[in-house]
Amino acid sequence: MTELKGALIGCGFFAVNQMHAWNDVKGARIAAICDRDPERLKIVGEQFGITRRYCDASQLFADGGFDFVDIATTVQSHHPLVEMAARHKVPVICQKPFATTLADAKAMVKACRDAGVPLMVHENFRWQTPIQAVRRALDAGVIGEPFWGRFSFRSAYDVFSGQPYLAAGERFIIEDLGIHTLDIARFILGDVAALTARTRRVNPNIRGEDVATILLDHQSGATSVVDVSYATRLATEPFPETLIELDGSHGTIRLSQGYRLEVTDAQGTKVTDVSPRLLSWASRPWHNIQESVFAIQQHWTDRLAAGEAPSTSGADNLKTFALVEAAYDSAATGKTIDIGAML
Ligand code: NAD
Ligand code: 89V
Repeated sequence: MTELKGALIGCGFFAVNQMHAWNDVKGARIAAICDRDPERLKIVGEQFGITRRYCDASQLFADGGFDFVDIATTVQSHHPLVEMAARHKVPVICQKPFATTLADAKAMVKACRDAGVPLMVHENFRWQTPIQAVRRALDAGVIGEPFWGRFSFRSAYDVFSGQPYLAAGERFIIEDLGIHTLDIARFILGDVAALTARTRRVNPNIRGEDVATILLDHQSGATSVVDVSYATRLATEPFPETLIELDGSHGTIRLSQGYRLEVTDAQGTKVTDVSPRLLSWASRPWHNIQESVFAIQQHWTDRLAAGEAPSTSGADNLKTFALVEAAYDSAATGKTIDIGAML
């Protein structure tokens, strides 16, 4: 099998995980990197032995010689870089949050569709081992039809030291973290018809909201709550675990802290350890996220080689991104938002 060659743009905090994961992925490797900051370009280039280095993305695309591009920059540059990839007919992965507005996200999806270019949003949380285990437990059918769910991420972990920009934005937890939790809710209980949200800021040292409580009416008729907080100090810090509760017509599923999965039906309760693997380059507590980065990049490589759309395609991600926009709108107006009308 021929190996796909990729180019990575944005050599910052999170891209280091993506570079490690590309080393592990079968069927692809990174041939060139780009960052407008020469210091970051040098650090990542030397760490991963990449000699083709660019400070300017347009020069990278002009030189070409790669089969896909992996955009790992922060959100402000996503729109111009995705459109640049589409113009050069290069398949593209783009980090979350995909865009700053739903209109921008739709424009990027259209640009790639019109150019006939595959587009995947790097929405990796649904690829975490514990989340995949919940999906499989639900698919096994023992709990019957799910009618209620809770997707919860509550923590006091200091995310600001690694990602200082998170403290500065007008929007914080829904755009950065809740976006993953909302995507998990869609992945487990299906698409959403309506959404109601409440937010607040507890930490006085940041600009955006750090607590959000979101009620989802799924198209299936199920109801779920997505609750996220970076202002919640607990006896054992759970970062970065998403906890899940699902009630079904014949039983329940609980994913609780410590990666413990409980499936209960009329016959009793089965408990499984669904801990992620600690990859050779990973470190706790990030290993859960790091393993999902490898999983999504392997998925992209396999799908691109097969000519098939990835699970978190741009078109799929519009349905998650709409929930982010709707949550801010609902929190500001106090209204319930019709999701179908936004798409
Ligand atoms: P960062 O600021 O540390 O790194 C971004 C890098 O991109 C910087 O080095 C910057 O110089 C470079 N850059 C920006 N615009 C550029 C351009 N036009 N051309 C070339 N280089 C450019 O940010 P980060 O914390 O690494 O976050 C990057 C993205 O990853 C964000 O969108 C963030 O939300 C996302 N992220 C995702 C996860 C996840 O689990 N999926 C986790 C953390 C961060
Ligand atoms: O996954 C993310 O997008 C990260 C973090 C877990 C820190 O919120 O920004």
